[in-house]
Amino acid sequence: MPVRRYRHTLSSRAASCHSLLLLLLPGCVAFNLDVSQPAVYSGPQGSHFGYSVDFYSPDQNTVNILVGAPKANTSQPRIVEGGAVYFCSWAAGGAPCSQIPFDKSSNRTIKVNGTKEPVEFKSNQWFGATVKSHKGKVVACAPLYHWRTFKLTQEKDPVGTCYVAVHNFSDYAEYSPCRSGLEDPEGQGYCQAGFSLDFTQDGNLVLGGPGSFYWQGQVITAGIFDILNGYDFRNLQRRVNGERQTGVAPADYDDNYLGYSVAVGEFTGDSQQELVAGIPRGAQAFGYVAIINATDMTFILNFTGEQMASYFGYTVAVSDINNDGLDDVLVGAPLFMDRESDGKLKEVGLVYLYLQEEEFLFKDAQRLLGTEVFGRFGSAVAPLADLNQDGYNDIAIGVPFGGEDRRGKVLIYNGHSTGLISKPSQVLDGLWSSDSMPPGFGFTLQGGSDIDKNEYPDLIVGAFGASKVAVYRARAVVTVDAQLQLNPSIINPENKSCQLLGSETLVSW
Ligand SMILES: [Ca+2]
Ligand SMILES: [Ca+2]
Ligand SMILES: [Ca+2]
Ligand SMILES: [Ca+2]
Repeated sequence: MPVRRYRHTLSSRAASCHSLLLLLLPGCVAFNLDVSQPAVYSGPQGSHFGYSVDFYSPDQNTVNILVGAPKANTSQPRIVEGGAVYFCSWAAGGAPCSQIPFDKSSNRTIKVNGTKEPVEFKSNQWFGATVKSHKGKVVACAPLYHWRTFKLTQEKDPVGTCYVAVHNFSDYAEYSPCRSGLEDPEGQGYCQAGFSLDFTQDGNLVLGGPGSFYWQGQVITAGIFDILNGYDFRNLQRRVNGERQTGVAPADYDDNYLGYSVAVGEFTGDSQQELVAGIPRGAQAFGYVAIINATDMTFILNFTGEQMASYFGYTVAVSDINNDGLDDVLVGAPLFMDRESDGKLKEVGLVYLYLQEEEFLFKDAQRLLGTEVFGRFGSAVAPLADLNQDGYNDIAIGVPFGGEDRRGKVLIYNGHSTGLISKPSQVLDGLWSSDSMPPGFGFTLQGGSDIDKNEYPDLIVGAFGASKVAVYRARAVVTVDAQLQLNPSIINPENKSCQLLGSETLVSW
């Protein structure tokens, strides 16, 4: 917000005198997120509204907001807390949000031995745990969606499912790639497809299913139009044309959680983007992040964590931080423990930045260490585009359980030619107090879109524990040194040429 410093205080005594001259000297000009007036959106209490967030920009002139509320109730018959995604139009003062009707139906049924049984279980499926948009396309997923399988014995496998919407929410299709013939934990039965989600720049969907193959996990990619083309809701097991999946690995990759997080970037110097996937329990629980060739789904490069159980790869993000035209990789390890001077380990979290020096060659990581014990620094890492318009992209890092009274906070870091400036340029403090549960302010972040069309990119902060979302807008911040100069500079007490307001008394100034 604008800061004004006055070297002198004006006295109202001399208000009618024109001999005072206020000079505004140019101060330092910067761009920043306006913390004084965030736009606040609210969902139903306890719905976890804000667990996922994204911008939605169906055309060049409009930007709106999508908010996942995975414990919301819907109008789906007989479904309890199926979860929902809300559409919120942009308004500086916040606005009401409405549920997007991705799926209006109850559980589908099959006949087993002459009786109708549900073939799927949508209650408590966490629809809206993830949501992403790419231009006019929107995908949202329910990683805890269960299905019965076609076996005679009834099972409930958490395969996960996703819904796609296009044409301004007029066309929908379901996409559940793990509802396949590969059942049970050894197959894709525990896949939890859609646990993580992203789009390539071509608009292809990338999703993580960390539970497939005894929790080895997998990454799956498919084209939105291939999902829509020939879609039939009665066809429960469908292989989409052009779909690609990472496969099963040897048993020592069990419990690795590949696909816990996903992102995309360009690392080979061509125009075919690669996939980036977090594997937080891989490498003997040190965690690693893999760059995956999107054509043949082979792993082509790994970054490995440095501490067991730090959850390296809990989140991944891609941005060109040092403005050399090459994508860089950011990895969050929110459970990283730092050894303090007293020798004790304290869980503070860590974010790593890997600068791509040249195609496919990365520098050693720059490390940004959290400061608050159990704050979960690095739970969310969001590219912000160039917030302060200095030519370098900036990022936001969530500390959802840090801050005063565990209200959560978000730290803004600015990029420069050699990486990130290690001191945050701004801190957003949580807006809501801890009630029955912590608000989780900063658990989800999304930046990089200009919602109010003032040419500066803005930031959405989710606080699912409070079922609220705040949108912070970037704007120019001008620090002004205001200097009061008296004219004439030497006051002659005999020269009473100024009149006091509301009186006829003449004074010298
Ligand atoms: Ca490439
Ligand atoms: Ca770069
Ligand atoms: Ca910048
Ligand atoms: Ca803006």
